[in-house]
Formats: sequence, structure tokens, C-alpha cells
Amino acid sequence: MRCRGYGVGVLARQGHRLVALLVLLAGAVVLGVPAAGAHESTPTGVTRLELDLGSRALALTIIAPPEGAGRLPVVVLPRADAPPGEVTLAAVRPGAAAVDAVAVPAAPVGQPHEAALAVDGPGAWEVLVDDGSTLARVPITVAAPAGTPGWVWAVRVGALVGVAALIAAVSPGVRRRPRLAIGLGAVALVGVTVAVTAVATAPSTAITAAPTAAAVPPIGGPSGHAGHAGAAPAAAPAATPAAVPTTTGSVVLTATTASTPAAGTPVDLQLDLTDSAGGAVVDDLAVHDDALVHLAVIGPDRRLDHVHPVRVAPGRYVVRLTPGAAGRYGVFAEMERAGDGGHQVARTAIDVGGPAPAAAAPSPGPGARQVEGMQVDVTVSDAVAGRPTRVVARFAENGRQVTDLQGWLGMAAHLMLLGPGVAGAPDPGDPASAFGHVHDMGPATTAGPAGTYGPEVAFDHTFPRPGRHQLWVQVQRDWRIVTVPVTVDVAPGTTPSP
Ligand SMILES: [Cu+2]
Repeated sequence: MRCRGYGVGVLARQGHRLVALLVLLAGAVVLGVPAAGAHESTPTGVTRLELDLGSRALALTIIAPPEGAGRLPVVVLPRADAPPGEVTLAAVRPGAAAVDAVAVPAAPVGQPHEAALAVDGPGAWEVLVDDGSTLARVPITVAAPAGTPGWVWAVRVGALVGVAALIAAVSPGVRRRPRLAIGLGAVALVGVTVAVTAVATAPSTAITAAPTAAAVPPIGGPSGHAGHAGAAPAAAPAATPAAVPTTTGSVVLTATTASTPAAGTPVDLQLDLTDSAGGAVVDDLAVHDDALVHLAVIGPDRRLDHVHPVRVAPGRYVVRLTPGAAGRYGVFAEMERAGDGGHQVARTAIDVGGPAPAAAAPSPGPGARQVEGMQVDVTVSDAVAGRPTRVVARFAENGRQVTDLQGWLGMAAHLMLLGPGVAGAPDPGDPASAFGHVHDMGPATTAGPAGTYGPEVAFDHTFPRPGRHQLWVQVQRDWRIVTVPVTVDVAPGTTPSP
């Protein structure tokens, strides 16, 4: 008895230490696992996109709730001219009218405003943005929360079994039965070991916080391509978008205006997208490079408008333009379809009335020129058809290098190109004039504010044909797009072998 009593006493003292240790371990395990809602959903669903809504240029950041329902913050950042006033926002199911609309200021330039919208479930939604005359419907997908991963269950069950066994082991009735106490202690140890092992071997990406508005970089900087199609939920959403066939047909672009466009007068250009295979409305566009549709409108005066029309209905987009000259305009839409559709460029043309325009003066060739208060020095190396050519633009202001270019659409700079038409010169209304778009994907500069670029932007391009080409280099500074037109004469090269 004495010996047994001594044994029980030792066991009891050791048991208290064991209990304390296990309680600490279990506590650490339970506290160390974040709340289920914070990490069980992949933190996707951040959509950034540019909207040219009426006379406004807005950069939107939409953050879908990772839980599949709840708060849906939308950050509106005014760019370009930012006339005073406000826009109203709402989140609705596709095609529905606005309810609980929230007004946010749409000025001044560069000042973001957040509207806290809400969604009540996963699936297809539209963020409505209304400037009083045009109602944009931005399609987004709110992903359903993913199921609980196995390792989380292992943590929960292990910790639960461990704590329960511990409590049982130290209860007065069990303490009088050493073998049972030891057995329960062993069970507790196994439970906690399972929980600790599960945490240690969990995928590192699983334990992350959901995105917040503050953590999302501004739209001008590198952003990746979070599109509404890319954020499609793994699990079946509660509501699916309207069934639109995804085909391998190309997109047919039709441009119309309510009245004949006139030089110098703002006009709303309506764009309808249909599929060449079956004529169906094309409404499966994914956000790419921060827009659903990148539209280049090039006039007979060789002015380029690079704008981002707003979606007003399935397959229908609208953008306001103020043509500068009469004549035929080339309209080029770049888009990316979800599924197998891939990246596509569709083109059409519009005629603008007015006095007959003077012959377009060619823009300067490579060399230095003044653009919006900056000196821009353009060099074009080895412009020979069929060979890689490098186009570099270097920016300076008052003799100092410019290192605060903001980037735009997720990259440092853009180069748009128009090749020669049948008459020899670039002609936006001539289908023989090829259109191209090249990106500068270079890293941010270390010489300027965080996330900015400069003083140099560079592009690699291979001109397929010789002849006169019109180039436009585009960068963003002070929330405005700076466009640098350049004329380049491409020399004939050797014909590439088939
Ligand atoms: Cu664009």
C-alpha cells in the first residue's frame, strides 16, 4: 500500500506536470489555428479594372468576400480630368436594378474612395457604377468558400481528443486508478501530437489572411490578372451566370452611334460583341491587363485614344469619344475570352463628319521632342522587317530624369503600332494597316517612389513588314496618360524562310 501510495504520489506529481504541459500544447495548437473563416477560402476575387465612364476615367478595385457572402468593398480611384461630382455604386445579381446604392465622390484625381457594398451569396454578380447618364455593369464572380481541408479536421479532432483525455485523466476518480490515468495521459499525448503534426505539415499557403482594401496595391502598379473568370469558384456557385456558349469562333465587333459623329463633339460609341461561329452575344470576357475591353480608336489625324469601354448589358459596351478630325477612324478592340477563346483583337471603323481634314502631318521620328512638359527622347534600334527591334523612350523634365511614372494596366508602359496600308502610309481605316500592342514588363525603378517607373521604358518588337509605321508610346504620370507619337520607317529585310 505504502509503496503503491508512494507510486500514486509520484504519478500525481508527474501527472500535474504532464497535464500542465499538455494543456499548454493543446492551447497553443487551438490558438495557433486561425478561425476557419479566415483561411479556408482561397483569397481570390480581387478584380482591378479601368472604366471610361462618360467623361470620367475611373480605376476600380473590387474585393469579393472570401467567405462567399458579406462585405464587398469597392475602391474608386479617379484618374485623368476627374470632373467634380460623384458616382453611385451597388452590387446586384445580373440584370437587376440597383438597390442600396452608395454614392462616392469621383474627384479629385488620385484620391481613392471606398464604397462598402454587400453580397448575400456566391455566384455571378454585377457591380453597378452610375454617373447619372451611363450605368456600367461590371461582372464579377463571388467564389463559394472551399470545403474544410483534412489537416484542419486533424487539428480539431486531435486537440479535442487530447483535451478531453487530459480532463478525464486528472479527475479525482481516475487519479485513484494509475493505469487508467497513464492510459488517458497517453491518449492525450497522441491527440496533441496529431494536432501539432497537422499544423506543422499544413500547406503554407493555407494559413494566410484574407485580402483587405489596404493591402491591395494601387491599380497602376503590377497586379497580376485577377479576372472575374479567373476567380471562378471551385465549388458549384449558388447562382451561375446566364448560359453563354463558349465557342472557338472569333469576336465580331460592331460599332454604332445614336447620331452621326461630328468632329469636336462628344459621342457615345456603342460596341456589340457577337461570336462569328453562331452569332451569339459574347459575354464571356475575362479581365485582362485591368480591363474587359482595351479599345484603341485611331483617327485620320493619327491621334490615338486608348480607352476602356464600360459594359452596359451582356455583350454591349459603351465609351464616350470626342473625335478631333473628320474622316474614317479605325476601332480596335483587344479582349480575352474565358475558356478556350484566348486573346483576340477585333477591328471595325466609323466615319466622322465635318469639314474635310487637312492631310495628317506625320509625327516626329526617333529623337527628342517635348510632350506634356517633358522632354522625351526616343531611340529605335535596327528597324528592319523580320528582325527584333528595340524601342526606348527616355523621359526628363527640366533637365532631371523622370522616375515617377506610375505604370498603367499592370505594367510600366504600352506601345501601340499601326502598320502601312495599301497606299504606303499608316491608315487606320484600311484593313491592310496592321495593329499591334506591345508591353514593357520591366521592373519598377529604384530611383523613384515605390512602385514607379522611369526614366526609361523599353519595348521589343519585330516589324513583320517594311514601310512607314505609326507608333505611340503610352505611360501614366500624375494619374494621366501621356502619349508619345513616333513615326518609324522600317527597312526591308531578308524574307524569312518558311
Ligand atoms: Cu487598355
